[in-house]
Amino acid sequence: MLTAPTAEDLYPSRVDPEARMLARRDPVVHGAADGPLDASQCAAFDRDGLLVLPGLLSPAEVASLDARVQELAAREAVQGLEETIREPDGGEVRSVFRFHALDDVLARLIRDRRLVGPVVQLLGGPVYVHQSRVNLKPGFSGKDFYWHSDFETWHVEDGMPRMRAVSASISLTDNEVFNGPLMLIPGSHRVFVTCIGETPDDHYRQSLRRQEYGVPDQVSLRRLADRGGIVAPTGPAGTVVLFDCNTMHGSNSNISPYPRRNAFVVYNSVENQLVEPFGRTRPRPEFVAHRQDVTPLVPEP
Ligand code: 6CS
Ligand code: FE
Repeated sequence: MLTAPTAEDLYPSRVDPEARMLARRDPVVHGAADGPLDASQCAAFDRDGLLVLPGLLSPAEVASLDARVQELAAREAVQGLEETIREPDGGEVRSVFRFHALDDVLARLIRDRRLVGPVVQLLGGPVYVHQSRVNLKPGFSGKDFYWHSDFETWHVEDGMPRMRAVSASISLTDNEVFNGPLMLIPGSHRVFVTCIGETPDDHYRQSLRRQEYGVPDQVSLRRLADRGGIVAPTGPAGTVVLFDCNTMHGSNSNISPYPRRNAFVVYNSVENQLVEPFGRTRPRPEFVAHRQDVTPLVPEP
């Protein structure tokens, strides 16, 4: 079932004793497919590695999705699932993975053509869901997500061969400067920052609560931020941020009284399916990285 890693590892990480900044070896916008984004939006995504789409979902839609997410996270049957990740101190629910398989209303979201359309356009062809998750980040106690490139983890721990995936972050509550919004470094997607340290088996059990391996070094982070700055798109619920799989991002903890909930859907090109992990570890389970369920999405209204 598993394909061996391709002969050449284009993005070796967690092998060298020192961090390096390697040039990206894949396009950002793949091909010139038609789609809902105009030329300036495609150019902005190519340049920054991210694109903000305000008001993509209506307030009524967001309200019903958000209610579903809260209901899902509180559902007794969901509490014991491995899809449910708790905050590092063990208390509240931090994330629920694979939400599209756990709730039929949320399942429709991942096929919504307002999301799939732009992603297919950017990735130059059909896509499937590599990962879905909701992050709850409760008021007062929601913990941070340290800086990382998702691709680094997906390459080393999941065997994603190339940079040809896009994440959609769908805000379900208002994103304010004070409730731990997503922060991104524009332009960082063009550099692959290699990380230090060998990955322990079943690292995901720890990393999904607080990451230890696959963490970029401070010198590289400073360099990327000096060049590109840091953006933290704020705005009302219903805003969607599309970002490249290698864009450096993270978020602060939330000590405000207000929660910050969002849904993440990671779309991967069907031509970029997973092989054996490049870090030679045991593949992570299906709920964090789909290998079996890779049916191309048919966009729906
Ligand atoms: O390990 C992962 O796949 C997940 N971890 C983080 C911090 N972001 C991306 C992804 O959801
Ligand atoms: Fe991430």
